[in-house]
Amino acid sequence: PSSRKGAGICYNHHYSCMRYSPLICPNQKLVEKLAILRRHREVEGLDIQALGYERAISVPFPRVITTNDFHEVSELPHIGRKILSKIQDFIQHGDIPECRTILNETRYQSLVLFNTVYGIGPSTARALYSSGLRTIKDLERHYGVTSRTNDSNDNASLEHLDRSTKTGLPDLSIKVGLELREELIMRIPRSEVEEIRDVVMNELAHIRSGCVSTITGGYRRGKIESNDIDIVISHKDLKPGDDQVKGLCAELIRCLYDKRLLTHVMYLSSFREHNTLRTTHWDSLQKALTVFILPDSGKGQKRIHRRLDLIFALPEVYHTAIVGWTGSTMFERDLRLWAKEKKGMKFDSSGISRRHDSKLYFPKSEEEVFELLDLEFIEPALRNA
Ligand code: DGT
Ligand code: MG
Repeated sequence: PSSRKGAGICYNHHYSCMRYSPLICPNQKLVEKLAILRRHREVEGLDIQALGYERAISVPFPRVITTNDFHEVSELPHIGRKILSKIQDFIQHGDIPECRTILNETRYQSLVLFNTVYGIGPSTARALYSSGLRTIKDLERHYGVTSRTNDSNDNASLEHLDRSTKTGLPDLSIKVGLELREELIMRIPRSEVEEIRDVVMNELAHIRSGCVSTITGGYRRGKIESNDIDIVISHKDLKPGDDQVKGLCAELIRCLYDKRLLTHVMYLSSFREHNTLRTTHWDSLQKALTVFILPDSGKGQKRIHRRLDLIFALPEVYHTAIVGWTGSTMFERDLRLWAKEKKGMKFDSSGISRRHDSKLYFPKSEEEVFELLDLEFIEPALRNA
């Protein structure tokens, strides 16, 4: 990696990995309105426009924007004429008229609602809408699901896991997404994230001692409540090239399942499969997307199903994986772009390499990951781009 010329944190830098992005910004209300426009473009499959809004939203402004700031705002990166006019609307009227129109559209309401079902993305949602479906009840009829009631036990979901482990295929059909929807849409408080990590790591310690873990995702960036739990796991004293981590993921999953802590595995990548997805290097991560439920506490507290992602990293890419899974999505996108466009490097959560000769780098800390990419270190709490 070359010299640090041109590096330096700046609120109006083109790349979000060179800006400080706190969880809450001075223009939060404006951001929330622009997020409706972004979401609208996203559910309608207008990906380029959605990304345009996402980029604009990610650019911080150090104070509440007023009319006097228009010139300065117009010179910010990623703020084009169209978005500037929406900002103008907001400053003048305290609202963006298009947002009100969108929120009143039945189509928008249904598409957003359908996307709350795990397994239904924007294009499936549009197809379902086109076939005349509008509500969750409509979806339940369509997929043959009866609502999960509070006193229903877990037999139904365990059946699904049985099927998936027998076939070895990932299995969380939309049907299960619908059955669990009301639980999976509930946000997870930090204390429960930590409790789940402790239970998982405790089970893993019985399988192999010396494993290490970091809770990543929104939790690590300081979010009070998360939509899911992301944990990156490795082993503290395995040497590069040692592939003992490789068996751990499947073993842990089996063990958690047998104890009825894990009820569904939607996706389980293999190290090999991951390698084929990448053009050059990596056979270094294994990912399990699952549904987890804590055991009854015995205090009458109702436990609910939570989305849990487990990422097993070979020791040499542990810190790279932590950076890659801490997010935000925009921060990650810009890390990859910065590495590629400015540094001739390739970065993703499974490895860092130099593009021209595919030389691999194995940073020994998170700080070293930033250093390798010629970036100033940014605390996770300021990666909320
Ligand atoms: P939330 O919604 O409260 O869970 O918020 P986040 O920020 O934790 O969002 P999440 O869990 O979707 O993703 C966490 C970060 O991990 C995200 O910024 C990028 C990364 N990430 C998510 N999914 C993947 C994936 O499939 N592959 C890789 N390499 N990274 C991913
Ligand atoms: Mg997450």
